[in-house]
Amino acid sequence: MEDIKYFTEEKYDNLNETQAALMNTMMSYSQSLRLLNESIQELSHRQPEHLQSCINRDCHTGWIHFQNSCYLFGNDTLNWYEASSSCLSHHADLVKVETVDEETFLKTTARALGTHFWLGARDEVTEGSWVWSADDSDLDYTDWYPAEPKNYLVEEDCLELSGVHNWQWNDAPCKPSLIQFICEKRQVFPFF
Ligand SMILES: [Ca+2]
Ligand SMILES: [Ca+2]
Repeated sequence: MEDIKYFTEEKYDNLNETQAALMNTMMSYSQSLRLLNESIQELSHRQPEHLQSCINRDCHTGWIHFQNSCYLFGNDTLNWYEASSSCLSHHADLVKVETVDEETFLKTTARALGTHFWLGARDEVTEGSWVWSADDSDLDYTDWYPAEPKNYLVEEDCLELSGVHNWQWNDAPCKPSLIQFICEKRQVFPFF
């Protein structure tokens, strides 16, 4: 009889210990759930940055992310047509510059990597009528160096970002000029 009483008390103690351990585990889960909810709240407030960091990972190696595009600053020196083909082979276009923010980003990056870079516009079809090759649209935003474009001496039908023009735009001969270039690949938002 004494044995049975001892056995029962021991089992009861074990049960109490198990119950206490379960309570601890529940409290731990409850704490984790609270922290998880706080993280979700914080992420929902920081959604733009969160999205940007996701998009950033989508640029291929060697390409630089800015706003909604990936950019490649080509190291090869090519004429405008070869540069355009090189971008197309990467499923991109020579860069179309649309805003002062984009231009500032391009200048800042180009300055560290070279002196002359092809951009994606020409006035080859009609002199003075500049068109972006990416979508055949006219130029809205422009950043011409003073007195440019001037089609000086020879036909200057292609657009360059030029370190010797204060990192502004110059019209240059499309073919004899062998310079670096900037490709732009617009990103597709995965979440919209
Ligand atoms: Ca652009
Ligand atoms: Ca010029």
